[in-house]
Amino acid sequence: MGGLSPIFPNPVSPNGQGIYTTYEGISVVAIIVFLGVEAALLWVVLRYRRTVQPPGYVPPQVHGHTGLEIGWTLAPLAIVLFIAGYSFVELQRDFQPISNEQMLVVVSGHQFGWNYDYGNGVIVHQEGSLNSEVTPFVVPTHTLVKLQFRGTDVIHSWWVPAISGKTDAVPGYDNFSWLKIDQPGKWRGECAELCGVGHASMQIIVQAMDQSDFDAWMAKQKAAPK
Ligand SMILES: [Cu+2]
Repeated sequence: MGGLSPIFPNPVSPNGQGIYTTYEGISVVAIIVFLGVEAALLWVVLRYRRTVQPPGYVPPQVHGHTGLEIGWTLAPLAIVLFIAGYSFVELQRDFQPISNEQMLVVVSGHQFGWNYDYGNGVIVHQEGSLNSEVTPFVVPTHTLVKLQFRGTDVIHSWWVPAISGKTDAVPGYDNFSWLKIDQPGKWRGECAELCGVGHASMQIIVQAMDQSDFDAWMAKQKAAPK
């Protein structure tokens, strides 16, 4: 399956990789800031603790420092704006409707499962289940697949962490994402929007197959009684 990674599954699609890298880029800076703040706090607490000061000691009473006030307002603002811009660029890359796709699949969420319409009469019904693995959504490897999301009843959210970010499947409104997987395998996901009592059963399994295996699979789907 997706592999046991301590944080997130190893990304297998470029957009999953982009999200992973964005997450790491922000987290590493956040961890450095956190450690710096904690270290400074610890230093102040130990260095200026009451027991090492003379009795009745009152620290210097400083009121306002315009430079500092402006500095510590602007610095966090700059950091937050940078994170917003950085994430926004990544989101644009992952969720804009692409036009150079090699394949289009319409993914629609319902209570409680997913349908994958390949546009050639073949529809994979991935009905939700709590007990067993659901029917996989099969894609060919090395193929840029455009995903068009819809909801048929309430809002669902398609999320396979190794492949892409959460994409809402909304009634009456189409959302887009895409995937491109270069290795055969299976990856798991879940509906990520609470959508009713069967929400937990809405597993997602994406299976990538090499083109020849995919063609054989597709031929079998076409031949299957509807
Ligand atoms: Cu759902």
